[in-house]
Order: sequence, then structure tokens, then C-alpha cells
Amino acid sequence: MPTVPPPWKRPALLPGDRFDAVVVGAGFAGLYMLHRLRRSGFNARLLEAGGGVGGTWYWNRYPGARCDIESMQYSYQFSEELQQEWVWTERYAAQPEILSYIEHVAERFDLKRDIQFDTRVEAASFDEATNEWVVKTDAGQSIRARFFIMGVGCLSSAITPQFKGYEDFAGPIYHTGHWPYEKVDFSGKRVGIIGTGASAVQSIPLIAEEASHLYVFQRTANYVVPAQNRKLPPDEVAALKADYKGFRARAKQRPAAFLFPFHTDSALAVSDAERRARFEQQWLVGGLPFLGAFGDLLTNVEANKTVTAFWHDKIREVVKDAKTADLLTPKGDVFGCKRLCGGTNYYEAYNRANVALIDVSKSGIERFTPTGIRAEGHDYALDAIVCATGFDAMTGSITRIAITGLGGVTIQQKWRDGPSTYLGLTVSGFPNMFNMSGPGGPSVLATMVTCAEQHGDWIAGCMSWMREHGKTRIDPRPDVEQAWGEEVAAAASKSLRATCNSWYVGSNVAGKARVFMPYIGGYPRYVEFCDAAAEGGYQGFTVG
Ligand code: N01
Repeated sequence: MPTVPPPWKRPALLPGDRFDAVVVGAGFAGLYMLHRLRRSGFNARLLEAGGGVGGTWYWNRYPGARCDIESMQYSYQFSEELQQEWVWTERYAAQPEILSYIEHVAERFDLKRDIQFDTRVEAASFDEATNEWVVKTDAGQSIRARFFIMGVGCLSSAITPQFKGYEDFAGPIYHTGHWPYEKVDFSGKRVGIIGTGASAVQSIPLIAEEASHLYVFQRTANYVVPAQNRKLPPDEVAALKADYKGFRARAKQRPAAFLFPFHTDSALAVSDAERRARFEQQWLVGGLPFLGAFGDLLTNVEANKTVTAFWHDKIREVVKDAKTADLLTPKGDVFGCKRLCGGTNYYEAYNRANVALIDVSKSGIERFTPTGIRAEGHDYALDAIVCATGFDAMTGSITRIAITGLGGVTIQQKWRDGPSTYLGLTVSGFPNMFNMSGPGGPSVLATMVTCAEQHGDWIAGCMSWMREHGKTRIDPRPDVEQAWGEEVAAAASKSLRATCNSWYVGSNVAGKARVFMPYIGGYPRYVEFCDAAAEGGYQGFTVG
């Protein structure tokens, strides 16, 4: 886990402290929320478990960590000065650059004076007598706030499976989502990495360059498209900045609030040669935009199947060993159902003499031993193990806080059969509580920073309206929450993304209810719903 000595003086919480709002999490969402609340004249305190700002980009320091949304879109737009002055150097920013950017924002807007770091929120309960939240921290502090706002992230509750013999392994075990602050040196080491999701895809090529041997334990092959990352030429940056506002406005019209070349025609309406040419073209664009090759890749099974053969050929063009190429080829999975991975030299890494792909799809990882991993009947001698095993996505960081709403009902009880929300932002029975980027919102399916600003504006708008009207409690009505759940489910039913095992549906966590959690109806439609809910005077809420 990263630990950073905080170089700034931290504001301490005092017993009996009362705030208009307590915000949890100093990632993109929480930081914007704090800034926005201040601008609206509210006093707020932000509590953060880590030793610094950054959220996802504070914790995910693994080699190769990089964003899969273009830098000039994965950044704040609330301040024209900020977006003009900051210069991104690469098409897809690496973790250190994103963290520097977030640090810059925190300094520029003087946010740290209202943030208490190294403080994990353990519990929050709604006091029905005063209409306040009582928030408790791991340091035993207890404070009160009218509003409780979570910006805890969608992919921040890391999962390490309960591997048999875990404690027996003599060497270090890392998780990509909790990477140490200090550089980990793998030189001359035999390293085993478990998982082939986005985190593994990014770190494998770099660990391979350093380690003496790298064993990749793969249960399921993933679709990996070259990110086609590159340096951003100054003239390209200047051209975009000349109309940054217009560019952002156009991006917000797109379903993912993200501009990229997108074709709307059907993959089935063109000849084989034309289709292949289009795939080749999008392959060169790289990364997530590959999904824009045709309009129906994620809605029509037959259209989706046309990608598979192309992918098989691409892997075979790069990976020299036929057996490895075959193992790396996804089998029977709907393309793009799991989040598409953007890689750099990922398939190429398997041509290295020091990299071995270990198929654990049959009987899995048997156990950790004092000297390594036993899998599929073989012992692999290792000096270090990396778990790139993912997250309890979307709900994990919320449900690990003991949140109690009206009548003593906990969020775990409320969400036993899957998360239910109104607009992703509010939960019936949990008045004055807001979720940023949580389940039921566009969340991971839209540019997170853009969503964070939209959520922050909506929440601050709601709080201001309550202040103006002398109200102290707002709670979404059960019927509107149910209707929103139906809208979320109806949108999901139109997409192939909801049809496979993935963290989108919670299938990677034992016992978790299987529900497609994000809202896939598109960012513009989502914003319309949010605006309508506010403009009508919050009629979907019980207000008191
Ligand atoms: O996690 P994952 P992640 N034995 O859940 C395997 C975002 N992200 O951290 O598929 C053996 O995708 C598991 O195997 P299987 C992005 O949204 C973005 O990589 O369940 N293997 C899988 O291969 C991404 O989608 C960026 O069979 C086990 C892997 O571990 C999300 O975060 C970068 C296992 C987990 O993959 C999560 O990505 C990084 C077991 N017991 C992350 N348990 C970018 O911006 C799990 N696995 C580019």
C-alpha cells in the first residue's frame, strides 16, 4: 500500500465538529465536489483514506498504469484557465502525469486545507431527529454533517482472492490496485502475475523487461487492442485548445461523453473486405475507439461475431508461438462485453524468452506455496507475486462503510439483491446522502471526470435549493427509485455488455447479486433525466 508522508499541515477534526457536508474520497469526484461546495458557500470537510490526493491515481502506481481515455478529455473542464494552462504530453497519460495534474488542481484551488488525509470513514448513520449524518472515522473521530457525499470511486475496493496457502509464500505479494509508493525493483527476480485484465495488460510488458522470468497466470483471455499511445504534438494541442469549450460541448453529446471516430453503420451491411478494412483502420486509431468501428458491435450478436476472426488473425500476426497465440485468443466471449483493454506491446511481450503464459482455466490456481505457486499440477518457483485480480466494482467501496439510513436499515441490507438508486445519485431511505459515479449512473461507461463535474453541479444545486427553501431533508421516493431501476435495466437489456461474466455485473465477487450496475442509456439522456428532476422542483423526492 502506498504511504506518503504528508508534506502539508492537515486540518484536524475536533469532537463536535459540524459541517454542511462531509465528502469522502479525494479523487477527481471528491475534489471537484469540495471545490463546487465552497463556490456555493457551503462549508465542507473531505476525508481521504490515502496519504494524498488522486484516488485511483494515488493507489494504482503499478508499472505501466495509464488511462484509457485521452488526456485532453480525461481532465476537468470547469475552469477554462485550468484547461488552457495544463499541458498534457501524451495521448493517454501515464499515472505519474495524472497524479501531478490532480496535485496541481488541489494546489491551484487551495483544496488541501479542507482535506483530512490518512482517515478512513468506517461508519455513517442518519440521525432522524436532527436530519444530520453522524460520520465515524478509523481514528475514532465522530463528526456531524447535514449532507454525506461519497466520491469513493468505482474501482477502488481491490480484491485478492482467498488463495490457499496465501500466508505461506515467503516473498512479497502485491496488488496492482494498492501498489507501494516506493519503486518495486523486479530486476533478476522470478515474478508471477495473476490475471489478464486491464491492469495486468498494462504491467506485463514492463515487468517483463525487468524480471528474470515472468509467469502470467491466465484464467480467461481478454480482448486487447493496441492503445496507439503517442506524444501529443504542440500544434495538435494548440488546435484543440483554440476551441476547447466547443470540443467539450461536442463530447457531451456522445453516449460516453467522449469524442472519437464512431461509425454508425452495421457490420453486417458491408462486404467482408470493407469490414476488414474498417477494422484495420480502427486498429490504427487504437484503444477503446476500436468499438466505434461499426454501430452495432455491442448490440447485435452476429455483428459482434465478425470481430472474432479479425482478432484471432491479429494475435497470430504478432505472437510467434502457436500454442501461446491460441491461449491468448478469447474463446466464445462476446467482444467488448468485458471492458476492452488498451495495451502497449502486450501481445509482443509473449515473444520474449523470459515470459511464459500459464493456462489456469481448467483447475485454477491450486495454492500458494512457500516458494511460489502451484497450478494445474505444476510448481512455479517465484520471488514475488503480483495479484492483478481486480475490484469489487461500483458498490464495494460504498458497502464496506457501515452506512445506516432510516429505520436502522443498512446499505448492505438495502442492496442485498443489487444496488437500487435514483439517478445513481441518491438512495431511497438514505436522506441527504449522495453518491458520485456510483451504480445507476453512467459511471464507468462515460468519461469519469466529466461525470464528476455533472454530479457535483447537480448535488450542489440540490443543496442550494434546499437552503433557499429552508429544507433540511431530501429523500428520493421509492416509486421514482423503482422507475429509475427499470430505466437502468431496460437500457442494459439492449446491450450485449450485460450478457457475460464481468465486474460490470458483479460476477467476479462471490455472493454478489448479479445486476448490470452502470446506466448504459448514454450520458446525454442521463443528463436530461437529472435536469428534469431538479427543474421540476425535486418532485421525485420527499422533502422536509
Ligand atoms: O481487473 P479485472 P483489472 N484466479 O477484473 C483474474 C479499469 N482499469 O484491475 O477473467 C485466476 O478486469 C481475472 O480472470 P477472469 C478498467 O475499467 C483501467 O485488470 O475472472 N485469475 C482477470 O483476468 C478495468 O476493466 C485501466 O477469469 C483470477 C483479472 O484477474 C478495471 O479497472 C487500467 C482470479 C482481473 O481483471 C479492472 O481491471 C487498469 C483467480 N482466483 C484498470 N481472480 C485503464 O485506464 C481474478 N482473476 C487502461
